[in-house]
Amino acid sequence: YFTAASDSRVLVVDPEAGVHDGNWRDNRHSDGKSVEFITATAGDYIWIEPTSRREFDVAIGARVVSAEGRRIQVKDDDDNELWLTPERRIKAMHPTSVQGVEDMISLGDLHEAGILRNLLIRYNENLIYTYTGSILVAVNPYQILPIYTVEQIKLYRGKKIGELPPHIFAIGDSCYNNMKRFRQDQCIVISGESGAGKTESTKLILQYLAAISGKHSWIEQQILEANPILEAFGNAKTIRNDNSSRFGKYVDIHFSKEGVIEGARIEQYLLEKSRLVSQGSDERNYHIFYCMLAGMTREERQKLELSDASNYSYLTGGGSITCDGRDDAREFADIRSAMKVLMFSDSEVWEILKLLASILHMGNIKFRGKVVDNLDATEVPDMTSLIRVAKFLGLDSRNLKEALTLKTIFAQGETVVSTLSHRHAMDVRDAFVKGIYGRLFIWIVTKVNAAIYKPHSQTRTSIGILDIFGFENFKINSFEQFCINYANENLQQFFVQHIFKLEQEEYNAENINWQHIEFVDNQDTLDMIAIKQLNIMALIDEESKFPKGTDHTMLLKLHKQQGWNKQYLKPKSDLNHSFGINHFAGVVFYDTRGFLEKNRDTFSADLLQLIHNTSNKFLQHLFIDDISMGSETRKRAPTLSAQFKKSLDALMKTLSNCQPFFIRCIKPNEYKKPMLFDRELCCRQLRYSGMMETIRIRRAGYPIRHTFREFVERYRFLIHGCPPAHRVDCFAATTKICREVLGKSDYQLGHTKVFLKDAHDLFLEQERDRVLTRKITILQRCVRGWY
Ligand code: AD9
Ligand code: MG
Repeated sequence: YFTAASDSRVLVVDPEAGVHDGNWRDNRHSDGKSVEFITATAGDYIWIEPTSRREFDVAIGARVVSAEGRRIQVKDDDDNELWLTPERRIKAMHPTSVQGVEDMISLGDLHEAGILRNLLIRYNENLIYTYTGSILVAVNPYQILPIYTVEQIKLYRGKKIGELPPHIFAIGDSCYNNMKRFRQDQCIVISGESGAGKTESTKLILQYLAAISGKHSWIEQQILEANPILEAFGNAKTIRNDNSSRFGKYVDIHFSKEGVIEGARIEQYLLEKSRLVSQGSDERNYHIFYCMLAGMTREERQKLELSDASNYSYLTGGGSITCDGRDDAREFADIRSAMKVLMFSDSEVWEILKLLASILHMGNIKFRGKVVDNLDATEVPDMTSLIRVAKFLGLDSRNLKEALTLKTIFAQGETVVSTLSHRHAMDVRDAFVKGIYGRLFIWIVTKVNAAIYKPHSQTRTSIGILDIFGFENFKINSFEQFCINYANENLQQFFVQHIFKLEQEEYNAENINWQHIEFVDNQDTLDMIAIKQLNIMALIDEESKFPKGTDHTMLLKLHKQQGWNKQYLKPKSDLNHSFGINHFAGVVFYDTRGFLEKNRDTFSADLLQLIHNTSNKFLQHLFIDDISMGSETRKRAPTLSAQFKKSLDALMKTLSNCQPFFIRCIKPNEYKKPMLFDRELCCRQLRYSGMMETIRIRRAGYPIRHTFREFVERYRFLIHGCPPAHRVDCFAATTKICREVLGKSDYQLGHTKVFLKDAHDLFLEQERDRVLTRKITILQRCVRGWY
């Protein structure tokens, strides 16, 4: 009856049934050789192993259509029709994978391919939310689904997780209930790559919390309105996301004892400043610039001497000034009204607009290189833009020009002035712009907090929501990726520890012996990056403080101090400017060029001197810390990585005092399109999300768990005379079944559940099939005939 065979596999087609029935068995033949064979009836499901060894290829599910000769015809999950020959490795699909499950922990095929397929088939039915134990996986639908209505909010109110279909509201609700019940702070960690839906998820949770806990008061509106402001100044169109957050944030919502929202606090992390002065192809600068140009009154534009966005070189670097689906003028109206709600005064708004206008004019200053006394120097041929900048920043235009084209050095009591090259002058200008905007952004967050943060009562509890950049691994990775991935290493460790703790708790509650279950965490990598002596961060910082330090000397130090480390990778060639780190989500190489500059994040002393004396009080206020520091302290001021590490440490401390929830957002395709699921892309994200760890930890112990009742219901046929579950003592019956069928192997009986290994599940299912179906008899005849 077989149609096809190879060394270890026999493909069996039952001619009477037409064709096919996809049960797969792993049998030991008498010669010890493993025999996998398959029978299939049209309509059954199998896994097809990938033929290539590409990194993100995993098995794909397929439905058997027909068979002919030595081949079977299938239709795979990507809707491709294929003919499989015996060389192809195939496996049976567990029944749970065929239909899909709401909680992937219950998948019989608890592996990458199983998870991927489960997400896919649910996604195809617009079921974008799925649990993996306590984690919520959210696949970006790229379309408005009717699942966030007031009715839905009411529906999820007060329900337990699992009672209703998976939903982000269920997470919000659990969080809220836990907080009220146990009076413990909660946090929700949302992660995923750019465009995966973190920010949208954050907003949905906030909306849910505001709806269920509030009295529709002013403070809730203020908290919700903080978002348009932060997005205007911190989000931009990128190729990955039309509304990409270029900063991380932690929003902490504070509740009274009665569970009413009292206030909130927002913490921001690491705004991307390079975007201010240059944008990648098809990308934009921060939304606010385009919004203000489109939305200001004519009079305001005239006062600020501004024209159309296409006239500003800081806005046109990416070649795109519009963003599909965004109405910049309307957004500007929303931003303004949000600013009113958050108590920005009219004069503050005007001061902000003035700074933004200065930045735009600054970008239009043209420099021309020249040579003076054999030295590179720079002139400003057209002073129009520069004069505008000076006017709005309250500076003298001649002084400003000098600060942009000359450099003053104080050495041994003397002042030496030197000329700057063309390139250098541009860098000084760009650093100025980044310095202004970076401080403005922090000022805005502080201003928002001043409105929403209320001095707290003793009995206050909170829910924090973390919307932070996921793990990144691009073709070229720089200092920013290094910081981002360091943050992700921290979050990953937090995650794994939490998951492991949950597992332990379940084992303890069931009185299961779990001592032998081990897991590997990423402590070694974290130690190497930021904890142990001579760690990478410390080395980078040391080199940043060292006046003669360059990216190259830094790299040599890293190689020397960390070259022995297993988590550290040296590139093959010495000409290569990079070093590699073995992250939990894979190896990333970092190009060190520009590292020190970015880390020092300094700012021309000449410009600071100007700001010291400016008549623009708002500008001066932004730089107050820098001015009060004095030049010597400034040199010792914390670098960017040191600041980032400090705020991250504080975040981790906050998180560790909370009961955490995790949301993993997945971006289904690179085209921002609905109903398109790119398996390879999703597979990569699953790995980077660290979600496979949950599964690894679970598999290291006893991945399969049944309540005694479920177990008896399903497997009572395996022993003689076992009545249905409702008529027996289920614990006794489970014990009997296990003893007779599984013998002395490593399973455990807890208080309410039986804990099994994967192999037990397979064996039990096989036995169940054997008892329950006749097909298997035909099958065994086939196999015997063949050998
Ligand atoms: V980034 O790292 O900030 O670049 P995010 O924040 O992960 O990224 P974002 O939440 O901005 O992504 O989502 C990107 C886009 O996907 C949104 O602008 C929406 O158009 C779309 N999206 C995301 N989630 C949903 C959703 N639940 N329903 C509908 C969604 N559309
Ligand atoms: Mg975002």
